[in-house]
Parts: sequence; C-alpha cells; structure tokens
Amino acid sequence: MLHRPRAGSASGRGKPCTRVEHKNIMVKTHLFLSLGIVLSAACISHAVTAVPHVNLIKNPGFEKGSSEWKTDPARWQVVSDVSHSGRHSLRIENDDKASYTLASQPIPCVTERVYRMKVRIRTDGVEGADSGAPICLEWYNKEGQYLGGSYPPGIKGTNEWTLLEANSKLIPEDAATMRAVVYLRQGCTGTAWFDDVSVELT
Ligand SMILES: [Ca+2]
Repeated sequence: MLHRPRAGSASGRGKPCTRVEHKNIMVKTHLFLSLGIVLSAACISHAVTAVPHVNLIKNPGFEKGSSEWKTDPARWQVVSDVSHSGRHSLRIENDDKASYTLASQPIPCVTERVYRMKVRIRTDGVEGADSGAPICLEWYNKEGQYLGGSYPPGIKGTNEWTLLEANSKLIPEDAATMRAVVYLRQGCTGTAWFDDVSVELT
C-alpha cells in the first residue's frame, strides 16, 4: 500500500504539485501516521503481556502466606522463624523417601521464548539419590497433557541461603499453560526452605 504514492509520483514526475495532489499527500500522510499510532499501540499491548525482566510469580516471598501457591499442607508450611527476605519463607519437611510433593504456581505461557528462574534455597540434611531441592518449570498443552519442562539441579546437604538460577529451554509452540514448581526431588529427604522465587521472560 505504501508503494502506491511512490508509483503515483513517478507518473507525475516533473509536474508541479497540484492542489489535488497536495490534498492526496496530506490524506495519505494522515493515514500513514494513523497506521503508525495503531501499530505502536499494538506493540505496547504486546509488551504489557510479555515484558522481559518482570517477576511473573505472585507472592514470591511468601509474605502473604501460601496465597497463590498450591501445596500439600501435610508437608509444606509458610514459616516465620526463617526467611531470606521479609519475615517468611516456605518450608518442606520430608522424612519419607516414598513421599513426593510439590509447591507450584501457574504462570503466563509465552511460547518460543526462554524464561529465567531464580530462587533462594536453604537446606538442612537434604539427602537422597537425586539432586535435592530445586526449582523447575513445566509446560502443558491445551488439553492439559504434560509436554516437558526444565529441571536445573537442586541443592543437597546443609546450606545457608543459596541462590539457584537457571534458564529454561525454549518453550514449545504447542504449550498452552505453564507452572513454576519448588520441591524436593523424588526420593530425597530432609528440610528445605524457599524464598524470593522469581520467573522472568528473557
Ligand atoms: Ca520472604
């Protein structure tokens, strides 16, 4: 569409700009500017829903209790005696290798993008065949079927607050929903605290 004015001016090359042509140029300029405003608004709208470096986790520091998080209250508790920031953290205590529970939160899914995960983890006596206490991201299709996830290694043993951070894989184009998860790897026992969970688009 933007080529038309160029073709028109080529056909009138050498002629003085008539009043009608001037009016046409003004109308086309107005349309071009309007189109630019619409496109700019669309870009801003997209940016609002997919802005990098904004933490997508709600209640990331557990200062509102377990709000926004899905947990098993038999194993998971928001505590106020240990925290990395604020006054609270989320603790799992597990003395049964056969017990495997998660704390999870849904997050907006943007396909063909990479997410950055961060969490502070403190551990006490975490042991087992797998890598201890980590964070992960998992994605599902629109039917709710599991498609895959990114599972960075966790932390074992007894440690003061440690920053664990990792990038996800590229989110596949057929992913429809995602969730962030903090947990003890299957078969691991011990106590772990989680605080300041963050998931951002890169
Ligand atoms: Ca906190």
